Amino acid sequence: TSKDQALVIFVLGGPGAGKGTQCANVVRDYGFKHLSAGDLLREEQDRPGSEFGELIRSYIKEGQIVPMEVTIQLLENAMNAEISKTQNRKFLIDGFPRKMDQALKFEEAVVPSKFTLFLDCDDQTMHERLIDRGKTSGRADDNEESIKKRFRTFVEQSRPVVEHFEKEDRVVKVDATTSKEEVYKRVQEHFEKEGL
Ligand code: UP5
Ligand code: MG
Repeated sequence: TSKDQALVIFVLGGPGAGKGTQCANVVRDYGFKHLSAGDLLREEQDRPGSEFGELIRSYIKEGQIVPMEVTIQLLENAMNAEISKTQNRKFLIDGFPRKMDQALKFEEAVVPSKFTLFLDCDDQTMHERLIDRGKTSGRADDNEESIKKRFRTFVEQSRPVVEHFEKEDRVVKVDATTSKEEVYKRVQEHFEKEGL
């Protein structure tokens, strides 16, 4: 299929590391399509008639990872829709894969990623950002209890994915603790180096 020729970059990092923020910058400057797995799941959750609505709602609130069949299908649909609408085949996949089974399955069944951009941030900084955003985000998981669970899931299930790609030398790591502008400067350096 035409997805075979897609250029995919995974954007990973803990909850609140700044994945969405930096993806918006890259979209503006490099012509990628931004696909946030979390956003796609929240959309599906709210789609009238979705058979997965309740399942997604409870997984997100508990900071658990939705079964990969659901997420991969949503990503594939979104990629196909973008390709047929615009012919654009450059994708930033934000917040996915966050578990080993998803990583292996996606790269085997859809397309291997070019590299993973890992936004490296300490817990305290991420925690402050999420609590702050929670004042206005309306997100069901921006509260003390859900944040704790998201952090635990990240350490136990998502960090191994980053380590797996690191062993294969396919990770670009950026310090995500500084200002949004400073982080983006580092991101840009890597995109330029990769010839994007
Ligand atoms: N901010 C950002 N960068 C900053 C900086 N450098 N300095 C100061 N402030 C900065 O940023 C978070 C906040 O910090 C914002 O207010 C921002 O202005 C500020 P944002 O860019 O939104 O960070 P991001 O990393 O995108 O945080 P997000 O909360 O979206 O990360 P999560 O990984 O927790 O959320 P996601 O939406 O990816 O997933 C949510 C849930 O969906 C998961 O917990 C899981 O239950 C489910 N999910 C799956 O099951 N499977 C998947 O594949 C994906 C998600
Ligand atoms: Mg996000």
